[in-house]
Amino acid sequence: MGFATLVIVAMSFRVPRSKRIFHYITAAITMVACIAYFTMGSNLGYAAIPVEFVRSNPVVRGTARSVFYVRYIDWVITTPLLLLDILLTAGLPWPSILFTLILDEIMIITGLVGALVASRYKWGYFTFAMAALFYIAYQITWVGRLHANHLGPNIGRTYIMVGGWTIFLWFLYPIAWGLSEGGNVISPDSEAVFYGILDVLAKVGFGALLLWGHRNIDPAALGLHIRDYDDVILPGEKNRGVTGTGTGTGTTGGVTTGTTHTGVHPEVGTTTAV
Ligand code: RET
Repeated sequence: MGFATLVIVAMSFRVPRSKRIFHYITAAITMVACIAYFTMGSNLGYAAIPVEFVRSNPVVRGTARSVFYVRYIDWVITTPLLLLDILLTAGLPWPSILFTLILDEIMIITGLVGALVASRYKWGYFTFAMAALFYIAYQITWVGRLHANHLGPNIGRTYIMVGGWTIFLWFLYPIAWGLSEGGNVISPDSEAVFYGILDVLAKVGFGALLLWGHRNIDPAALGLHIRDYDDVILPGEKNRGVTGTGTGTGTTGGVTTGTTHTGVHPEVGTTTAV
């Protein structure tokens, strides 16, 4: 995870600052995971929780189980960032993105509470988490796909790739949970392997697909108009070093212009004549 972070940050230096949003989000994901795995690899970040099902199998024998809560601290930060990567690629309206991220937080936190609860009430929390996962799946497979396809074939193709990969992997997490924190069927070591493989595929594998797909996509094509210092036009100043594109009419420096130029007006925030 640490190596992936360094590679992604190095890759970000190859593109202008205004085009680094997906590099930065993805590097943040692997950076957080690096610290979470440092913790789990050091056999830290767990608590002994009484089990609902006492098993006779020696690998899970006993009345308590190690629950690695640090995993959920990782996910509560990284899963919204993964969704941000996906839903920004689709150009989804920001309120829809916000609501999906909130449901994602509900999914992870109810999953954590369910893992820490000893009684059969844990399955109540599991149910809340599953309901949230279905909503997220609907946003990715249906709403996001419509938006992405509308933005063009290249964006549509990248979206299908990262969205499809994510939905497939994310539905394997509740299976791992049901076998470990939930049902106490597999040992904490097997649980670490199960979640570990999923995390590498869902973070590093995902990041590789995403950044590959974005190599030819300008964030501006997704509605992400990000300015660098040399693009800014101060009101009342002459147009200097503008890099945005587009046509329209508007006012600059109090003078209404009717001609077509290119640029991004800093006040209006939309493409307008300058
Ligand atoms: C839990 C608990 C029970 C129900 C559900 C869950 C879903 C978890 C998911 C986690 C995804 C994690 C990722 C990590 C980063 O790499 C919390 C296990 C539905 C979908 C992608």
